[in-house]
This record gives sequence, structure tokens and C-alpha cells, in this order.
Amino acid sequence: MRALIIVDVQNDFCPGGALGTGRGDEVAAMIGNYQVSELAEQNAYAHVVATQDWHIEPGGHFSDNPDFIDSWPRHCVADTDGARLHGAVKTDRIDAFFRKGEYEAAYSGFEGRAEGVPLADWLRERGVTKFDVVGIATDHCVRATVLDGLQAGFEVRVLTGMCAAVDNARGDAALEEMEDAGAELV
Ligand code: VGL
Ligand code: ZN
Repeated sequence: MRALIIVDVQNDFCPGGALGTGRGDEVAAMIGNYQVSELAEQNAYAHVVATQDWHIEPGGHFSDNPDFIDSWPRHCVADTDGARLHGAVKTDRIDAFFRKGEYEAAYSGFEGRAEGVPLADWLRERGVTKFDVVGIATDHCVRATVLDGLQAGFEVRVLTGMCAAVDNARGDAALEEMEDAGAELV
């Protein structure tokens, strides 16, 4: 069984947000359409889940002098509008929300939990062995989620047109790294 994982398509990672990526809105709209598209209707996915960067006190992940690689301006603070999924994403078609990063940086969705259950356990309990990934940011959370998923033994595809990078050159390098690690780029 295959799942769709929507990574961190949150307001703060979209234009106007604390850490907006240029293509965030576009990617959010494409994902919303994809959720209702024929592909989704044909039951390509047994489950659709989302991850959310969800910060309370994440230490050095936040900085007043961010380097935009390992430290960042305040973003995706728990229970704020910036942490909510972009309005174009169809939350009624998402089965579970995996939140991560409360007290430390957590780029991988596999560090996330939904009602206490880690993502890998949640997927395995439902017989999911493969998943597709879309979302933000290609060079950070998408990358980390894909690499962790491969490491955990899942078969992974990246739907590259529905991913947005913070930095395009780093995003391209990350895609290459994911492919080298065994992901299929679609
Ligand atoms: C992310 C930067 C900081 C991400 C999270 O979701 O890719 N990027 N925190
Ligand atoms: Zn973060």
C-alpha cells in the first residue's frame, strides 16, 4: 500500500510567511488539486498524511542572526497561523498530522508524531510499504523525510513538481542526493 506524505506546506513557508519560499503558494495549490485529482480518486493512495513543523522552544533552530541553513528566523510556532497548513491544502482529505520540532530542530517527518504515534509506526501499522512525497522545503524537510524513509525501508518517490526549495541550487543538489540514496524522482 502506498501513502502520500505532504511535508510542511505551512503558511510560514509560503510567500508572506516568516520563511516564505518563492513557489510555496503554487505548490500548495498544485497539491490541493492533486488531492482531488483523478490520481487520488483512483485510490493511488491508501492514506494521505501531513507533517508540520511545530516549534515551542527549539533552541538554536531559531536565531536573531539566522544563517538560513542551520538557524532560522522564528517560524511555525505551535498553534499560530504560520504553523497552519496553507489554505489550498485539503485538510479534510488528510488522515493524520505529524508534528515535530517542539523543543529542537526536526527536519524529518519521521521525527513527527500524531497523537503520540511516530510516522513510521503509523504507516507500518496500516501496511504501507511505499510513499510519495510532496511539499516544502526540498532542501530541508523534504530531503530529510525522504532519506529517513529510505533508511526505514520504504520505497519512496518524490513528486518534484510539487516541491519548493528555500534555495534552488541546494534544492537541486538535495534531489540528486535523494536519487542517489534510492528515491525515484517523478
Ligand atoms: C524547514 C527550515 C526550518 C522545513 C523547517 O520544513 O523544510 N525549513 N524549519
Ligand atoms: Zn523549523
